[in-house]
Parts: sequence; C-alpha cells; structure tokens
Amino acid sequence: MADFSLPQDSLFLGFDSSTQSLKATILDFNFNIIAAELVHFDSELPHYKTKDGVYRDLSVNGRIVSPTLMWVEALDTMLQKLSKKIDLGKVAAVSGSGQQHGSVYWKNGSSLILSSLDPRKKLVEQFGEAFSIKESPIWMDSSTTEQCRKIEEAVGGALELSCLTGSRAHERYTGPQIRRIYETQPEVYKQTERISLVSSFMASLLIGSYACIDETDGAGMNLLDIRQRVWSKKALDATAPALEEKLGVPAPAYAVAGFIAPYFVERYQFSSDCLVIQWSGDNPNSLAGLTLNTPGDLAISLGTSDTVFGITDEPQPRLEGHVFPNPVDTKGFMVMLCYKNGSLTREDIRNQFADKSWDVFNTYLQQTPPLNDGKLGFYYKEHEILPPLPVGFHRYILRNFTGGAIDDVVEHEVDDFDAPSEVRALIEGQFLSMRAHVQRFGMPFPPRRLIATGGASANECILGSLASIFGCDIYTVERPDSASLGAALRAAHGWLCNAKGSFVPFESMYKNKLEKTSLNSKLSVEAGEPVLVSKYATVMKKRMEIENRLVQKLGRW
Ligand code: ADP
Ligand code: XUL
Repeated sequence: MADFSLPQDSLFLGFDSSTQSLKATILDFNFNIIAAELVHFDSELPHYKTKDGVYRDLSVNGRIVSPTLMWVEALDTMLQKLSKKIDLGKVAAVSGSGQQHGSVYWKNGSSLILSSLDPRKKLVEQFGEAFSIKESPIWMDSSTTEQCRKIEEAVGGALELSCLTGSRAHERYTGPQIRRIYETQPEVYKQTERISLVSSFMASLLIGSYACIDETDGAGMNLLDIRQRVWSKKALDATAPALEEKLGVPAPAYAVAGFIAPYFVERYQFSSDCLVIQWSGDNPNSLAGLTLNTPGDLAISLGTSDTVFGITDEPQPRLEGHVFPNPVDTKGFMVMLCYKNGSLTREDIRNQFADKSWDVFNTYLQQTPPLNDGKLGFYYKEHEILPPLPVGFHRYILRNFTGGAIDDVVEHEVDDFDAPSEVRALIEGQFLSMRAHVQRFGMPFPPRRLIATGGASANECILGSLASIFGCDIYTVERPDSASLGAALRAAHGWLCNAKGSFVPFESMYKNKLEKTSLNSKLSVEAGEPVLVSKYATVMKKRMEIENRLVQKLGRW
C-alpha cells in the first residue's frame, strides 16, 4: 500500500484573516508549531485608519465595513515577516481561515489583474482598481434587516430558510448583504464579475485566479443548500438576479484551490509545487484546530461572547443557531450557537456580587450546592440573540423540585438572590441554556468529547459546573490561535487527500501523533455524577419553559 504520510521536512502554513489582524501558524510534518506571526491592522497598517480593523459608518444604521485593500496589503506584510523566520520554500501546502460572512466584490475584468501579477511590485499597488466596492461588509454589520425579512418571505418563512440553508436570515449573512447592494447600487452589482467571501478572496490572491467558496463557509450566506452542498436556486432567486454566475461553484474545504501563483514563488521563494487548499471560515477552522472530528464532539468557547460548536449527523435547524456542512468531512454537519452574554456578563456579576474577584466568585461557586436550591437566573447584560431578549435580569425560585416529575415543579419570580446564589445562578443558567439548545439542535447527548476554550476555560470551578451539567469530562487546550492552527492542519489534510487522490479521514492524519505535540488536549475536570445530570435535565426543561415565555413577552424569534 502506498504511504500517504506527509513529506519529511515539509511545512504547512495556516493563515487567519480575522477582524483585527492577519495571523499565521506554521506546523512541521510532525504537527509541531514551529512559528507564529501576526499583522495587526490598526497599528501596522495605520494609513487605513481603522479602529479594531473596521469602519463604523455612522451615516447608515448598523453599517460596519473594512477596507478590502487592507487585507491585500496585510498579506504582503505577513509574508515579508514570515520569510525572515522560515524557509517558505519548504511549505508544501497553505490554507487559511477568514472571518465568516464578510464579502468582496471584484470589478469586471479583475480576473486579468489576478492572473498577471508583477512580482516586482507590492500586491497593494496592483489591486487598487480591482473592486467594484472598496469597503467590504463584514460580520459585525447589521444594516440589512429589511433584506432579511424579504428573503425569508420569498422562500416561505424563516424556518423554511433555516431548514434549507442552515440558518434563518441574519443581518451579517452574505445573501442579505448582496441583496442590499443589488437594491441600493444596481449599477455596482452589474459591474461585479465575482463575489468572494473573505476566505475565498484570500485564497484567490494566493492562486492568482478566482478560488471557489468552500461548502462550509458558503453556508454562512443563506444561499447554500446544506444537505446537497450546492447553491439553492430558491435562495439565489430570493437574493439577487444572475447571482450564481458571480459565485462560482462551491468546493469542499479539503480540495486543492490551485498551485501558489508565480508571484509568491518569485517574490517569497515559495516552491512552485506548493498547494493552496481551500480556505474556510474562522469557526470551521477552529473546529479543525481543536481536532473535533466525530459526531458528538463539542467545543465551548468561553470568550468575550460564548460560542458553542460541534459535529452531528442529524442537525435540526431551528430559528436559533446555525448549521454548516462539516468542514473536515465529506458528510455530516457542524452546528454552531452564538451567545452575546459571555465573559462580560460573568465579569459584571463578579463585579456586582463577588468583590470584583474571580477568587471570591469561585468561593461562592464552591459554597453553593449544585442545582442552587432551585434558584434559577437569566442574566442579559447585553441584548441577547440566543434567545432574542432585551437587557435585563430575571430570577426565579423553583418549588417542589425533588428531581422528579417536571409537572410538579412551580416557580415564582423574585427580585434578587443572596450573593453566592447569584454567582451560581449565572453559571448554571448559562450552561443549562447551552445544554438545552445544543440538544434541541440535534447534537448527541452527552457529548462524546467536550473541549472548553477561551479566557474563562482557565477557571476550573466554572468548568466543574460545566462537567456536572453536561455529564462528561472537560478537556482544555493550550494553543494560541485555533483558527490559523486549524487552517495549517487543513493544509496538511488537503495535501494528503490530493496525494491519495481521494478523501482521507481527518483524524487518521494525526492519530497517535498529537500526544507528542502542543496540540493535545488535556483532561481538566472529570464528569459530574449521573444522578445530578438527570436532575439538571428537569431544571433545564423548566428553564426552557420560562425562556419561551420571556421571548413571547419581551422578544421575537
Ligand atoms: P476573546 O473573545 O476576546 O478572544 P478571551 O477568550 O481571551 O476573549 O476571554 C477573555 C475573557 O476571559 C475576559 O473577558 C475574562 O472575563 C475571562 N477570564 C479570564 N480569566 C478568567 C477566570 N479566571 N475566570 C473566569 N473568566 C476569566
Ligand atoms: C459567526 C460570526 C463570527 C465571525 C467572527 O457567525 O459572525 O464568529 O466569524 O470572525
């Protein structure tokens, strides 16, 4: 049997073109991280005058964009930095991650610019006239509410669109963004020969021609039929005319986009054999970087906002959350839930009730019993999107709660709890919501493997509650940027699939190898008691009843 291992001495390069910076991680053929680099937009490319990498346009409600050319210039700056650190000639394959949903509009005739790059000049000097829209709408943009409603209506409703494309219409999604451009600037739309996502845009620069949109990031557009992995005619028709020809054909994330363009061979001494593997979105790449690969694998990122994502074969798209095709397999799905109230809300409760100290916060968590004597809280310091509820705190005490039948449990609303119970109610509330929503979304329960990441995953007391509520061991990882790391792993995977001439299971590539590298996840907290897990199930049901009532009264789906 032929050996499909990675070539000795080869390197794999993963980028992450994110909101505030372009990052890179380089792996050797044993999956050791040998270099990492970052280009910070605001400080290293100050002439674009971005703040946090973006422009907030105060003249149009909710419009948030980034200068497309800044991403082009960042690539040259990054490659200059990298070429001083490593021999780019050893890079066998490159891939990347892009902030999801952001879009780039190529002006008629730009494919010629892409295919005839002059290595004596910087990229930025050559792409000045390539875009029909010079400012790319990004994921923070919320200017398309009207278009969202019209698209949902045209396909038969929000749930219908979600079942078809994996999500209801969201302002940041690319389809509504495209429809808004078509409606407000029809001439510009007409002058656009190709629309890329941030991910396929960066891949296009690297191959010197238009790269396909990958099937996973493509599902962040409200345009892709997630089960067939092709553009949905119904969704295309609901968005803008003659759109399919501007999008190209979707491709799997493990596919080769092309060889690296001669520009990079001559300017940065890449090998002309270096493959560019399809880029994908940042959340799909993080899933790859955390080595999630099997149905039941789940990651919970406890960062500024909380994000939950995992793999399942049987997603149940709903009005909340998102379903994408699995980025590291030819079948199956990735599900993702995004919460606005994450670490900043935990900090707020810590500051109000726990002397602004994580130590006091943790002491309170340890002092209070699991299930919090029936005290249940909903804490929204920010307007929440999961579920859609306005700012406000809601507290309830459950009575007749014996862990038995849900019908016996009654609740009454109160104004406050004692300080330790506030802390526990917050943490249990956040994790019960995650458990309820991932289960409703079709994730297997309990998870096969649960990895916690993000700032708050450093807190073992918080992870203790997570283990009790999810009923499984909690693993953590020590890695700088899981998106660019995931992209580097996918670069290696794409290289292997290409060498074999067919798909290679993602995990077979690194099986038994990761323990020796910093990519390995470590057991942080062991699973809670099974009896507690089932008692939490009762509280969770009650919580969902109350949540639905709150949404009916105060929010909207
Ligand atoms: P980002 O989303 O910006 O990447 P991080 O994942 O770095 O954010 O998370 C930052 C957050 O981590 C901070 O807002 C802070 O509240 C939280 N955090 C840091 N240490 C702890 C801790 N010991 N316990 C709980 N939360 C923590
Ligand atoms: C996901 C989303 C964000 C961006 C951040 O739907 O909008 O997580 O991907 O870059």
